[in-house]
Amino acid sequence: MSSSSVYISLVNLRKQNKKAFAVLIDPDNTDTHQIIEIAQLCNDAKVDFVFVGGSLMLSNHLDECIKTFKSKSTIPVILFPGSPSQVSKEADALFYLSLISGRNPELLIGAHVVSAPMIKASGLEVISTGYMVVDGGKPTTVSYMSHSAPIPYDKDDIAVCTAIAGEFLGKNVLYMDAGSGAINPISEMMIQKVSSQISIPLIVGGGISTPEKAIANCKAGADIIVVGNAIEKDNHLIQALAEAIHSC
Ligand code: 1GP
Repeated sequence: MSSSSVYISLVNLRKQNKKAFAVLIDPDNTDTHQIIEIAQLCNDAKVDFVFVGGSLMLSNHLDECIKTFKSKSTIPVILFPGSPSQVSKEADALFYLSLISGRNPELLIGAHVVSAPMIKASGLEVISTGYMVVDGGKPTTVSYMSHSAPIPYDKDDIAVCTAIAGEFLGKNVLYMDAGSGAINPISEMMIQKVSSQISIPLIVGGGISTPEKAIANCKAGADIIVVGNAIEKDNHLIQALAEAIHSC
């Protein structure tokens, strides 16, 4: 089990019933100038975490993107990799994602075996993460690339059983994701049912675009709310989302 600082801060959130806000930066969609602007907005809004990653990562500036952000902010940066190549020792930690909602062995263990030596050599804090993709109303890159169907939007029981299994398998955290730009973010009912059955931190993202939805998700039991797409469209949402989440 991970015992380093970022993981401990995630566990403490749940213990203390505090809610956190993570801004997702996709290096493919963000240039240096935008990263500097986002860093300033995140500092001002007291954002708790920044996640960095993308489903594809067509650009080649992951290291530079994180370095630029960290030159302007002390907010912890956690890698949220869409593929095993998305590793940068510039980050503070890495979500070591196992796609437990899928049935593709490559994304449950295969890619991990290939990337493990590189990740160990990086010295990054590794956070074992049960990654659950839930149908958000449109096909996602992760579902296409992984040849795995998402959990249907209204099948709360499947989500609960998957989450319990993830905790039993020793995952440090669970990440429920409706996919970037989801039409339907994960329902509060599903979040509530999952959260009530697990004791590890619960991260929720995908299609969240309003402070109201962020608050509803926190009240349902999410510990960390992740927003990427909506902030790419209007980065001034950072302040409103942070205030909403921190008021819960
Ligand atoms: C996607 O959970 C993240 O993997 C965030 O989703 O970009 O829709 O906010 P959005």
